[in-house]
Amino acid sequence: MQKTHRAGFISIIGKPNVGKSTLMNQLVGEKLSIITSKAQTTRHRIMGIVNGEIDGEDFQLVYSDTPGIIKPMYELHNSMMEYVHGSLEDADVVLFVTDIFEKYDEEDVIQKLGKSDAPLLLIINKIDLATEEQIEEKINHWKTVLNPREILTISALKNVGVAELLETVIKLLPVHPPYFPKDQLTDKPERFFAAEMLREKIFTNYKKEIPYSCEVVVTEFKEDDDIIKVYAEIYVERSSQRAILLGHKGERIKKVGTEAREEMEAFFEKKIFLQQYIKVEPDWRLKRDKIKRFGY
Ligand code: GDP
Ligand code: K
Ligand code: MG
Repeated sequence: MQKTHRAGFISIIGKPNVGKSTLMNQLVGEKLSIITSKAQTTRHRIMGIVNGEIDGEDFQLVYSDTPGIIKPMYELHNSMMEYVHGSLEDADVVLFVTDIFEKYDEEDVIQKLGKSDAPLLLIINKIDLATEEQIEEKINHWKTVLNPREILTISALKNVGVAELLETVIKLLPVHPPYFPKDQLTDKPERFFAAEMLREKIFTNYKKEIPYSCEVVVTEFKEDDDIIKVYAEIYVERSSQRAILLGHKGERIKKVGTEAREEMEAFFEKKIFLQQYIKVEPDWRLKRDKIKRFGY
């Protein structure tokens, strides 16, 4: 007898910093999506693909991790919101991630979610930081504001409740053949991950506006037998930002490069040669054509 196969698209949405990327990485088992403590680290939609078997059935889950829901301020934000809307449209299951202490007053977002055709699972994350009473209170709160299919409490960071979440998601998937080859992990090319790893290190090494003013483009990704050569351009908006990025005698950018290289070596399991170039592109965030060139 032919085994049943379930497949579907799962959108992970929610405000910045609630733990969407942490959850997706836990679900996928690879560090696909960069995670930092700063808001708006995730600018693109990133797909993660998981294949497996449960109760004698095969499944393929295609997750998209989306940028946090925010009100558009720059052109860049508009593009980010399009990703969020797009991912709601294709979803078979929507995971709306909230964190335990979050105050949620965006009526428009709640209404939009209420109208989603796909089953909605409300995830309360970061329960490792809360008491039983606080968790109970939050569950009751969400029951009154939004009526999701289910409310699940998890700690994405500590991997608590993630297995139960996975089971719930699989049960909601339609019977469908796989959408992607079974050995494919993601829809993004390798150079995309190289760029994301470098961008993560810029986020963790600089304060204030620097991370938001930077964009990373990997212009070459050349894989040989024993080494991968990665050439990356880092765009900033002003020459003063270039100077901050470089630091005294270029020491700061060198540290960034070293950390990014180590991360890439762990991910690609190969020695990495990384060359970084810093370029000034005035107000790139305001210019739609520039943003398009960066792949948004
Ligand atoms: P995103 O913006 O929604 O994608 O959030 P991230 O996944 O980038 O996580 C934002 C911050 O929250 C990071 O510092 C994570 O380590 C942290 N975080 C995520 N999940 C948990 C959790 O379950 N518990 C705690 N304590 N921190 C978490
Ligand atoms: K974040
Ligand atoms: Mg994220």
